[in-house]
Amino acid sequence: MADLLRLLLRVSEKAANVARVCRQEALLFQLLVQEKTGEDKNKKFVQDFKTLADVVIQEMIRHDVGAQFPEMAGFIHGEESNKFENGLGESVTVTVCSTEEETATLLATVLDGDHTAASLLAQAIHQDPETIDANADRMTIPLRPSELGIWIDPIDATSQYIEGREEVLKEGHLCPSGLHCALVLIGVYLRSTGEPVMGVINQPFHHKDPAGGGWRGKQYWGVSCGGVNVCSVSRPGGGAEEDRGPSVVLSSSEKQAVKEALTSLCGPDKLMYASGAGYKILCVIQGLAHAYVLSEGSTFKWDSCAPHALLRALGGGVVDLTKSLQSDCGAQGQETELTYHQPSTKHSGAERWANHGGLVAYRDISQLRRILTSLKVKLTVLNRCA
Ligand code: 2IP
Ligand code: CA
Ligand code: CA
Repeated sequence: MADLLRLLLRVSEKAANVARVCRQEALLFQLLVQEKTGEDKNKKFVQDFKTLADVVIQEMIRHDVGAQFPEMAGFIHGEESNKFENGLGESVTVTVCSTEEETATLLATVLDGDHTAASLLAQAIHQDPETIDANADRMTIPLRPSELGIWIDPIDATSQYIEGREEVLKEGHLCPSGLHCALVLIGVYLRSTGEPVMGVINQPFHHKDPAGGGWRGKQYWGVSCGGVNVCSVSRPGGGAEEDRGPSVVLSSSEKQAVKEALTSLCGPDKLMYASGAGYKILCVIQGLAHAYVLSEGSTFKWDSCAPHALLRALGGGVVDLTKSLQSDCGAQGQETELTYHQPSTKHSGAERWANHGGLVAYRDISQLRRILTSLKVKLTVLNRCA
């Protein structure tokens, strides 16, 4: 199934092009940042252009994957629905057509007749992307399309994408907010067990082309199944784990009790904050933090599936925090790992797919154990291990 990986890399690159074009083309950018106030609010253009960018990206991925792998067509899910209501209250189903012209015509109806904006978007959707990672070609992946499902977050950290603050990234440093936190996430899971087996993360705004050609992106990918564990990000070099506390990245809206519990484990300088659920897991993948702890159910299957696959390929994972705190010390691992195939029966709508128990993303199981042990003691939740 190396051809699925290649396809996901290609389609994630097209998604990144759509995300970039929406910021780079003045006309689309204007729609993206348009403040809708008063009278204007319901009259003109789309109800929310940023939602359109998301919907377009998701549908494009669904279209391209379904076309090459028809067995997967009914199992490609994402954050967005393809029903879109334009500023005139008309409901339009956004689909990617077989030609650029047809797609442009359809998008123009969503964009209240703005043909120029529609053509720019259609062009990015139908363009063949530049080269992809050649290393992805040389693999044999023991998976069949009929056993797989997909979770897509077309743009994670939308607020950072819209705000658009440009940061210059420094190698080896976590940069808490800015355009680079916006990611395209495509995760593949096994329908039978819900295990994440393949993931592609595209960071459309990784660096600026020094020759003035605009933003350039970066791709990260991983495969973890049937004894194959390959990741485009390398494992950390040897050497003993530090004796001092682990470093942990959190959402700035994390609960005070959790921040305090982790401060006493890590020390204040090892607690970091960053935007974007996907970006925080990417920081763990890159070794910029030992773990990402989230105590609330504010992420969804489409946020965690792709980066989870990369972490597994590196020997780490993403566990359900609540379940992990309830389980015995030795039971951390397989049975508490997040899965992606079953909705919660206690919830409806998008909430069915939330990671309700919170999560811990980690690369090294010994760091996971330290964090969980400390949280159990400090939060005195089912304190059976202490
Ligand atoms: C969001 C986004 C937010 C994150 C939230 C996600 O997804 O990643 O940044 O909150 O959990 O659901 P935080 O940054 O506080 O971790 P989206 O941007 O796709 O809505
Ligand atoms: Ca998201
Ligand atoms: Ca999103």
